[in-house]
Amino acid sequence: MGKNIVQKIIGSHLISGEMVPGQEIAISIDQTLTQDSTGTMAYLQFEAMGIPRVKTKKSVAYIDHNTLQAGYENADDHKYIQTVASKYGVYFSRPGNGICHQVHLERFSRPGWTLLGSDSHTPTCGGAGMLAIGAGGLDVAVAMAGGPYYLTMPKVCRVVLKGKLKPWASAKDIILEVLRLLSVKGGVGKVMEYAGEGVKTLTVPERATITNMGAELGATTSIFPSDELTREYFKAQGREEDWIELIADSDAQYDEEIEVDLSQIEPMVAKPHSPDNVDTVQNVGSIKVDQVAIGSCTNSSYLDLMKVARILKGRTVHPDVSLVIAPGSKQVYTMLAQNGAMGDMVDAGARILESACGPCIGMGQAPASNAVSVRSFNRNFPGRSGTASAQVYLTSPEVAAVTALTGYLADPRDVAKYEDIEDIVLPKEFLVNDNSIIPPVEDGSEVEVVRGPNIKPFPINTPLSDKEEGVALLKMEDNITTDHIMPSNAKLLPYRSNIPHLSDYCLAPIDPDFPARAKEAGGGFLIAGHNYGQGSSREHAALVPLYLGIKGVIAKSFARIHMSNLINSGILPLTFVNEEDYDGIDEGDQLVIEDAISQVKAGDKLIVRNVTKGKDIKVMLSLSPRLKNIILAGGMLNYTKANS
Ligand code: MIC
Ligand code: SF4
Repeated sequence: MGKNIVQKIIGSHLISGEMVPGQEIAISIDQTLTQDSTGTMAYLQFEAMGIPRVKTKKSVAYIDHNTLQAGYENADDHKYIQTVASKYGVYFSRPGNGICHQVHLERFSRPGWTLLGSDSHTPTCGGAGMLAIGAGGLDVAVAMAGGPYYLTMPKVCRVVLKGKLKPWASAKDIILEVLRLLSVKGGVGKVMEYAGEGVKTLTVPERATITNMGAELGATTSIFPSDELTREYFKAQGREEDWIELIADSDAQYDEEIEVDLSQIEPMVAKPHSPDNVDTVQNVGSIKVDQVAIGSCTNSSYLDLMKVARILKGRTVHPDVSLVIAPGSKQVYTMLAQNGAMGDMVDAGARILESACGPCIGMGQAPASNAVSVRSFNRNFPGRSGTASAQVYLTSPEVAAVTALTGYLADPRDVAKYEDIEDIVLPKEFLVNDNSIIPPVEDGSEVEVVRGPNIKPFPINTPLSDKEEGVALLKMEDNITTDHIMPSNAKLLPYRSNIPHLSDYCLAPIDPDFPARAKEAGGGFLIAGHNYGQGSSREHAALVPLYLGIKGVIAKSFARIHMSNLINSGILPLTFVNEEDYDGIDEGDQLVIEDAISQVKAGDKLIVRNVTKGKDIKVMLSLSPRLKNIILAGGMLNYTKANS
């Protein structure tokens, strides 16, 4: 029987398990990436493993999330990451070199290889035929140490792209349409494998926009074939030798299939406050806009920003709109500067930001109170922009650019001329200069790792005890994001290496009193609906609850990366056997798990006693024996120590 692309890559990297959806498998990891806001933890954990040099084919540490350096904190983190990278054999991408996913796609992606990154948008490199997966920092640290990556064998969903996009419809609109069809939990447990004649109409950067935002589907990852267009991209990046062809066999089998007719796609928009709250720009209508932000790992490629520059050329940004643009990488930035496009943007009134995540993670450009912000980004979760009352809409860069000119949400078909952008194609040669990527020294033993005062030790759990008890501290709805659990903004991002400081803000967007209540109670349980922990890979969303004494989360379902982060921290991720039992727990109820150790060992069902209501609740803990042992040991680090 023929194989699909996912089976081909997993098959050639399989270390244990069988490629049967739902079963635990382990795969070898060729490359890793980290960024500064998750990287410090990942390298602290790597150091704790006592391995002298990373064992991957290539590992890269990027500085892209917090480049403002408003105080010493980030500068401390950057110095630590630079020195630790050099010591242990990791390439260091300096601040200003660009957003990790954009730079990795340009300079390091390899079709057919595996990449594990401590950032949920790692699947961006799936646009170049790589199996690129986002994970918590600890999983990435294990991969750097040469360990396999354990995951549940995903189902493979074939997304057949039919036809060709019409003028002004873009790659962003394709993934917004898929999000409209499937929702933010539609991809859980799946890899989205793109196929069909429409694939040939999309360049690698456009494919990368689609695989990037597959993260918003909750998918394990997304991938495109590696074909002649991929070869052209690699050639233009001066690394054709890294290219191989990788396509599905003609008789490949898939677990699921959906079809998207590209010729029917229109300019789309994700309305506040979720990336799947999608409608057409026409249907949403011309709402007044205060801010436009163009950039992020989803839409900051050379092609994207050339189109934006052409739309802006010779025109003026609407007086009521603040327009900011952040090119995705130094390569993009320099090319736009050299060909004059940057001048056209600035001349129209755009403010050019550094090549970094910037406003996408709330680092600057927080909108005004109640403002409407139109962004070419991938997430519009409440408060993520830095302003709780802001209304954030997600669109393509083209829609964002015309909106900046008109001052209201606009469909380019109504207000712009397609001839202005029609001739923009992938360059035959990108400008290649890797002078902001510093290779590690050959002999790391001499390098001194610099640890500033902002770098605090991370919490480690204790083994599971036989009686786990506590209060239901907070009850939450469906689709709680990691931006709720551990918010990130200009005030908090500098403290990613300082869990005690972060603990005062845990779940505060839902209930500002939660941190104080959790501290007073000495910990307890969290109750949640479906898809708990969607969004970011930040393990801080598990480490901070661990620090606050959270013993378990009882939810209707979990997002993939957050569930692994909970297990790695030794926090019980329990799901209701009967969803109606969610209604039977109130905040303040006293919960207890008697004989917790033997219950975890015995099977996949556990009883949680609601002492206050005098009722037993059946919950699931359906984990592989290895994951159960991690829970029993009180987390991955304890487990690794005990088994090494
Ligand atoms: C995000 O987009 O939410 C982030 C910030 O890139 C996170 C990583 C982090 O929280 O540091 C992600 O997507 O994993
Ligand atoms: Fe950075 Fe935003 Fe991409 Fe996250 S989603 S990596 S914050 S640009």
